[in-house]
Amino acid sequence: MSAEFRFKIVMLGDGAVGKTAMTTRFTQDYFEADYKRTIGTDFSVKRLVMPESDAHVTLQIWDLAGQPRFEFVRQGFYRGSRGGLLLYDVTRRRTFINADAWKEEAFKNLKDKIPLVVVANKVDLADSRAVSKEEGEKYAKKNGFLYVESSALTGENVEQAYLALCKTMIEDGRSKPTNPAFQG
Ligand code: G3D
Ligand code: MG
Repeated sequence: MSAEFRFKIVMLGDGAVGKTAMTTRFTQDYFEADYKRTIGTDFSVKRLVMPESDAHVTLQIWDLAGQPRFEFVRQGFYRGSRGGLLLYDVTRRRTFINADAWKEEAFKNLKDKIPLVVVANKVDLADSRAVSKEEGEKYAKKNGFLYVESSALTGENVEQAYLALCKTMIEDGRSKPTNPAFQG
C-alpha cells in the first residue's frame, strides 16, 4: 500500500508578493490578474503524487490576507501547520527584509520550527529585480530552508516549490514519528 500524507501548510509573506496567485496557479493551473482579494483566511486543497515515489499527499493550503486585525485570526491560521512557503517579491526589497518577521511569527505561534521553502517570486520581472539570487540563497541557507525562484505569472517553478516543501515535510515527519500529520 502506498503512503498517505495530509499536511496543512501556510503561505507566508507581505501583501502582494503573490501568495494567492501562486496558490491559484498550483491548485487550478490558472492565473488571473484581478481575482478577488484574499479576505481573512481561506484554504484550498490539492492532492498530488510525489515524483519518484508512490507517496500521495493531500495538501491543505492556507492563505492569509495581508494584515488581519485580530491576533486570534492569525493563531487559527497557524495552528496545526506542518510547513510553509515563505514568499517575497524580487522587485520589492522590503518584502525580502520582512520575510524573516513572517518566519518568526510562524515559529512563535506554532511553538515549533516547521520546514519552510523560501520563494523568490516574480522572477519574470527581471528588469525590475531588486533582490539577487545570491542574497535569497544566502538567507535560505542560513535558516536551513530550501530556495526556489518562481513566477506565478508564467508558472515557472510553482509546482516545484510545493513539491520541495512536501518532500521536506515527509522527511520531517519521519524524524518525528509522533507527528499526527505523519500517516505513512
Ligand atoms: P498576495 O496574495 O501575496 O497579496 P497576490 O499577492 O497573489 O494578490 O499578487 C499581487 C499582485 O502581484 C497581483 O497583481 C498579481 O497578479 C501579481 N503577481 C503575483 N505573482 C506574480 C508573478 O510571478 N509575476 C508578476 N509579474 N506578477 C505577479 P494585481 O495587479 O492584480 O495587484
Ligand atoms: Mg492574497
